[in-house]
Amino acid sequence: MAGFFSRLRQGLSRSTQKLNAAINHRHLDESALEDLEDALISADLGPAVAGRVIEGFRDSKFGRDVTTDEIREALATEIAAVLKPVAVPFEPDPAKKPHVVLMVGVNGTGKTTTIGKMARLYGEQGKKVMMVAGDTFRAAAVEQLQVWGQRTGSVVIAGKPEADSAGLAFDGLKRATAEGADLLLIDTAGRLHNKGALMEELAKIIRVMRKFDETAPHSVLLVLDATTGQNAMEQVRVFRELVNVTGLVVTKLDGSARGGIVVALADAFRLPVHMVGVGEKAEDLRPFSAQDFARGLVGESGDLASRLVEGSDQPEG
Ligand SMILES: Nc1nc2c(ncn2[C@@H]2O[C@H](COP(=O)(O)OP(=O)(O)OP(=O)(O)O)[C@@H](O)[C@H]2O)c(=O)[nH]1
Ligand SMILES: [Mg+2]
Repeated sequence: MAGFFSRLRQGLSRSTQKLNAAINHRHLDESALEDLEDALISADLGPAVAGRVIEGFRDSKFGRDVTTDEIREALATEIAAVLKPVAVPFEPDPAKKPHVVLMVGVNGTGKTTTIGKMARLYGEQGKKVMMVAGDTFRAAAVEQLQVWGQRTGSVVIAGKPEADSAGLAFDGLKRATAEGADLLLIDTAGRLHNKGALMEELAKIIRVMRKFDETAPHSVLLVLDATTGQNAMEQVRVFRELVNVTGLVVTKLDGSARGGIVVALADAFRLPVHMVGVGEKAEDLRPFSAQDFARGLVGESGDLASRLVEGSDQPEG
């Protein structure tokens, strides 16, 4: 889709600017390396990745004169290497009818929107998608999902206000199985009174669904908002205590994202990053590409002429 890469790049620009400030050294001495390390940390890549990158530079380039493009390239390579193992596309298991996805995350990260986007994406691939409006605490949450249902032509299973979300998930699973659905996407509430209540709620949804299919849910996707930066790390820790998170979706990588956090997440948790969101519209969901992301994060060479000479491939856009 036109502009996807440029949107991602723009979304990453906040992190890129932080890096650029440190990339302009011509001579890699100790103070330049320190600048670069600080920049990597302030761009949210985390101290572990920053330390390794700097060690690599110290071994290979210390004391040398380097071009900004050389640093940029080396950085992009390092970052892509961290991201590559986690760039795992989300693929519903065709043997599961339906493949059950439980969507979790703190409020406002983009769970409901991502479910809607997934309904469109997989619907377009010819899969039969159904959704469960499991966030029963707010009427608006149910309506929001119903709008996505209309938009994507998918069935939304919803209950009365304050309905029991575990019961709803059970009914949804039963119906999706009876109707031969390929994918069942279960929305959940992001905010409950406290961590204990949230844990209880999620555990109950899972326990009750397993009375029908003991392998459900087949995926538990944790949705993280890229604009929250370091806080996303804490969210992963907390949610992994609550549920068996199988993968991540990182949203809002447009706007004022702090995309460097994806590198820190990949390095710290090694959880698959299945998809990224770069906007509010149905088509703004993409598989996570390590290369695009690394390239977007370190920025392009400012010099168009050198790009043309190098004949580097043009990113889509
Ligand atoms: N710019 C941008 N906005 C997004 C993206 N994903 C979601 N949003 C917006 O973020 C806001 C919150 O999204 P929701 O999908 O309602 O988030 P949620 O996790 O379901 O929130 P709760 O139901 O309150 O827990 C909405 O205004 C979405 O349109 C994205 O990738 N980019
Ligand atoms: Mg929601």
